[in-house]
Amino acid sequence: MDSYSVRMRAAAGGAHEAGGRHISGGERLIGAEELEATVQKLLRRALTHELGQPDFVNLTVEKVDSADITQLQALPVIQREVHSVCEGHAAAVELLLQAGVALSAAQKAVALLVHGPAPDGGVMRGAVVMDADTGARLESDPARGVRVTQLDWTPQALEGWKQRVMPLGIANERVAEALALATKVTAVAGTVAELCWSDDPSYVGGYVAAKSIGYVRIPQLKELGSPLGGRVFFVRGIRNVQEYEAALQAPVLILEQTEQRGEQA
Ligand code: WAQ
Ligand code: MG
Repeated sequence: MDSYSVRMRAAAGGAHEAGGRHISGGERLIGAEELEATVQKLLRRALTHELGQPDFVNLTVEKVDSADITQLQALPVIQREVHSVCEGHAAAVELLLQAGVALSAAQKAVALLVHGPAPDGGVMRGAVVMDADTGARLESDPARGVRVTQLDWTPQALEGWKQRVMPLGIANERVAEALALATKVTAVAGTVAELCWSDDPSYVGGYVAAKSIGYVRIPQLKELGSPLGGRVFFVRGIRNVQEYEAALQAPVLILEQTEQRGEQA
């Protein structure tokens, strides 16, 4: 059976490659029967984003051989309580250390996302790749960053996951997408941990994820109204960054976690 990868990216003030400002993006991996509805949904996301009206939207549809798809079990979700942005940043650094990232690299990554990781101080449409020991930036395109593509939940797994986490109040598309991405990224060889917070002005939360600690949600990592955010993938022992970035594009479907170990209300 064939699957389809659908990717969307939207920008204002011109296309991304012409210096436009990134507004929103999305990646899906679905069956043929969901194709039209998915394209429509991603287009709507692009046109109604809180960061503004895009004047450039790129939608790409590609067939994927289902035999090439890897299946992964979603990371467990853990909630960390914090009461301020400052506490949020401290929690993020502490969790990154716990996952094996060097203190200086963890602190550098937090500062990068605070100030805007792009060379002009704005947001990137992809992620920073950072050496977990030295804090050196490795991504092949530091203005764009690397985007993780070709990933999704199976429809059944998403339904099951939503039912299960309903009591935690996180059974929504944003958390589901972030959890799928973190599960994929932390499963790629060379990844030590991931740090993320949203660039959407109305969403101040984010997470630290690693295979060893799971997906740890941190409810406050920036002030309300800030349009800055991003993602940092910490790596160690990769042969070259092109190979690592290619592995982030391999097709992955997320299955529900079978054990509930580690999950907290
Ligand atoms: N690949 C790489 N980087 C990405 C991707 C991707 N597919 N999608 C987004 N990014 C980067 C990009 O730099 C964005 O500016 C940044 O991440 C933030 O993206 O548990 O909403 O879609 O409460 O705004 C996490 C917390 C929410 C969820 C993350 O990110 C929770 C979020 P956004
Ligand atoms: Mg966003």
